[in-house]
Amino acid sequence: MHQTFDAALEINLLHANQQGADHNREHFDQWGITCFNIMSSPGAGKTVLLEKTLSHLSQELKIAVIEGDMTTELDADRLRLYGVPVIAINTGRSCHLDSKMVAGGIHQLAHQYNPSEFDLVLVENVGNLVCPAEFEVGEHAKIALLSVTEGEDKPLKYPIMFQQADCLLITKIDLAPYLDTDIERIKNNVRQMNPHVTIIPISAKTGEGLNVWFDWVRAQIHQSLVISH
Ligand SMILES: Nc1nc2c(ncn2[C@@H]2O[C@H](COP(=O)(O)OP(=O)(O)O)[C@@H](O)[C@H]2O)c(=O)[nH]1
Ligand SMILES: [Mg+2]
Ligand SMILES: [Zn+2]
Ligand SMILES: [Zn+2]
Repeated sequence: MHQTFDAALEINLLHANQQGADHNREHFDQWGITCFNIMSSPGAGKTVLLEKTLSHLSQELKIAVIEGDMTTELDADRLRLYGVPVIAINTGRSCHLDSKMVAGGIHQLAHQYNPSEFDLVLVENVGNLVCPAEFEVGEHAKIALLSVTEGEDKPLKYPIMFQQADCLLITKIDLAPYLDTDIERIKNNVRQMNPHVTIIPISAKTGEGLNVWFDWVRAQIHQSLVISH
């Protein structure tokens, strides 16, 4: 969250955002859609993860993507190659997606398609390790990515993201042998502040861990259908 000159202003802002998130969540639940909010610093591997997820799961599940980027549609164009609806949202100067922007995306999805046909909406947030974690968008689960190149101290330095995450993907583990990063220390640092988080180390390059991620996705969809019906 950016420093505000008025604490009341900050509370109002987050309150308004939460109302929008509740609105989005009602849509998702009414349509039987599970929504993930995918967050990390720039370059941790969100878009590559989405590419692998779409290529592996889009036959089995009906997936749509909401792609948040400050200015370009570069990531959205990469994901459109997988033949799924990709709604691009340019946030302009904002460093995170908020619930209103995502509402624009899901209303657009509902306008162009029958939303009840979808199982999963993947939201790729703006690359930023701080602000996205504070703005709920109506998701069922928050997915944080931390690449081994970022160092094992980052969960301690940017705690909110790691406290909020339901699932942490430790990415680019194929690079770990070339670095001093200790994956066990990352896990310990995160578990200290968030004992219930699911932690899955993956490499999109070698494919290691991706099946564990796909199984987690399937289990979440199953669980949110059971809860909403
Ligand atoms: N070695 C390696 N590179 C990866 C992996 N995942 C992503 N990358 C690279 O990291 C860079 C950023 O990936 P991208 O998905 O665009 O990150 P985003 O900014 O979080 O969406 C790209 O050059 C990817 O090829 C991985 O598992 N291993
Ligand atoms: Mg990206
Ligand atoms: Zn609505
Ligand atoms: Zn910010």
